[in-house]
Amino acid sequence: MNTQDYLDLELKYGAHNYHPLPVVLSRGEGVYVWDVEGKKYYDFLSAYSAVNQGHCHPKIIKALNSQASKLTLTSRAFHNDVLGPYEKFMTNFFGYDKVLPMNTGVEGGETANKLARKWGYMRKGIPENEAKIIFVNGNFWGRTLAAISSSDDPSSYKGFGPYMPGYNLIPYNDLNILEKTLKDPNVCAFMVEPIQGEAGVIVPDEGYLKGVREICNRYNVLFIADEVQTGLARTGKLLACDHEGVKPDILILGKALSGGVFPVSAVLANDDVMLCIKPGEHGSTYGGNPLACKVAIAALNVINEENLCENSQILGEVFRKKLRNFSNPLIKEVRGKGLLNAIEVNDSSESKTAWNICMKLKEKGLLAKPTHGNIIRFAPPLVIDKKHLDICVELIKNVFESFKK
Ligand code: IF1
Repeated sequence: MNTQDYLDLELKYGAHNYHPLPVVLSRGEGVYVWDVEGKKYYDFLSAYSAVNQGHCHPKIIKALNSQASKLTLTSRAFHNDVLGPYEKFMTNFFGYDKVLPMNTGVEGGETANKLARKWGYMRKGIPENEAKIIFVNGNFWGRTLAAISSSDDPSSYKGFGPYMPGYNLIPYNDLNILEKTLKDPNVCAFMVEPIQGEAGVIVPDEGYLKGVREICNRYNVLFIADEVQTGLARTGKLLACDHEGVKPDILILGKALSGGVFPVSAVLANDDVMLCIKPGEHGSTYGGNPLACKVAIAALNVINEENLCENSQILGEVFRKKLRNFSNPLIKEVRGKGLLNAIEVNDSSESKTAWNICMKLKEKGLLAKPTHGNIIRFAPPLVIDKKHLDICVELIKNVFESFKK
């Protein structure tokens, strides 16, 4: 079968809930993926930062394989010999009292919202069913009805109402409005991405996260950091919050927590928050399963063993500097932190320029995809080295040159 055969199968038998680039991948290794015709590509999306450790990292696959033939799932009806050691590992790794293991990033977000509301009623004295959670314009934390209820992007929420009550939106990167909003005694939490991924790699002003931390302290509001995309070395630190030395009350992790091998997410918090949820009040069939736990331990160890934070930090600087030297009128802005970067294309968002650039990049052997019209995200696996980054910069430069008006 060739590429078109696979596309035809998906068209006929699959839901049409995506519009992927017309490429059919069959193999991944490190920074590379291959399509069914055997063509090799640099992966500059990394499955939206789930493959920070590189495709099919041998140490993560080894952990998967060895546990897979032992015990994959017990459910939480019983204990097993992996969960406790994993919980100890995770809480030490990130510096929290406890972890609540889930599977997908959005389940992590839902868990964080339930924890915050429960804390609001039990610890802050908010009247029952009056708790509010504040989000920011441009946020994205998944596709569930709760997640889209906090969205201001019609393509996320339109046609799926009615929406979750108790969610309010304020502008991103605006501490004055945040302070005014958190004065409301019924606000239990403020949930925010340290850098907005889906919105187009929007980096807030230096000091924003510090300000969020201070204002949440001042008004006894939980600071929830959604690090599903920005976490785990992607922005050059273990967590994007680490750039400003702030510690959220609730930390949400996902994606690269498993190195792209298995859906694994986690919510971390200290006891005063985490113990608000009592036995039987939350969970999931696969949450914290032995296979996921072993994979996650291996995925986190790779981050340290291969200095992915440092590599992301250093090569991110190199990448942005080189892109900014393109001096191509088609480039409106280059922005990002670590190896989470984007080029905003200098054209209308209705134009297909960004899409056409990505199609040309694909032809030349690099996979990237536009987000929100005319923004192209560039996020390679963090294992990329300078030699290959330079090759990719040249490739990107030549493609942009070919589109110069
Ligand atoms: C898709 C977007 C990125 C996330 C943040 C939570 C979640 C995500 C900051 C939920 C998920 C994914 C979803 C995926 C594509 C990708 C995405 F384009 F959709 F918006 F990365 F920007 N918080 N993002 O980015 O995690 O439940 O998906 O495990 O829906 O196609 P999830």
